[in-house]
Amino acid sequence: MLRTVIIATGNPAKFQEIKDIMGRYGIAARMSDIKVGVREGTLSYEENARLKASYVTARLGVDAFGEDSGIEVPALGGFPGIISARFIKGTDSDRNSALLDRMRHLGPSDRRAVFKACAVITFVNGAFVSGYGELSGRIIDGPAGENGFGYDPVFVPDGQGRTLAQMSPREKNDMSHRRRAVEAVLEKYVAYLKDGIDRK
Ligand code: ITT
Repeated sequence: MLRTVIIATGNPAKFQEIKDIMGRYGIAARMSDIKVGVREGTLSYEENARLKASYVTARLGVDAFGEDSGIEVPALGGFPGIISARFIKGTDSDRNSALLDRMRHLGPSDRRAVFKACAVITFVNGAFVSGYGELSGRIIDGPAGENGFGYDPVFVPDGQGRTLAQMSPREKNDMSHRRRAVEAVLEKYVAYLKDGIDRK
């Protein structure tokens, strides 16, 4: 493995996906031992991802990775978006029900949705790199599937006949917003490291 990166997340399912994706690039991922004590804002995914990563970098003095993501329904003005994890208290299943409730009156063409993710790696010297990814699809009428987490049971990606929760972790990681964001940030991370090595 080229390097170990500390992942600033409190979500074990998200961590596992990031670890699997990073493994494909020869980078080892380790979940942060400290609780990421940041208050997420409502401005941008990148800002929140950077807050999470820089918290760990500041506390532990290491490069750290943070990711912020959400699902947006254009027919609901982009809701729940950046507040996807917390627009109501409760479980993932409670939030799925609440989202389906708000979409009950919408016709098929208004059920479009997009998962978005921004990944950031912060460096001890204050620099950072970021990458962005999205996955388009639609919200179905009721949950299906047991895999994944969050909104996976109600989301069918474009060109697919199954929800993300009905897919294997590998199938999801082949197409997900997270995969794209992690790939994009790692490309910049590896270039940044190489640049540092070249200059030595
Ligand atoms: P952190 O500790 O990393 O912040 P979190 O679960 O709170 O973990 P976010 O703040 O980034 O993560 O919130 C992301 C929200 O979007 C959360 O409700 C997820 O369930 C949902 N979400 C993001 N990516 C998803 C995916 O791949 N599948 C299903 N739901 C997803």
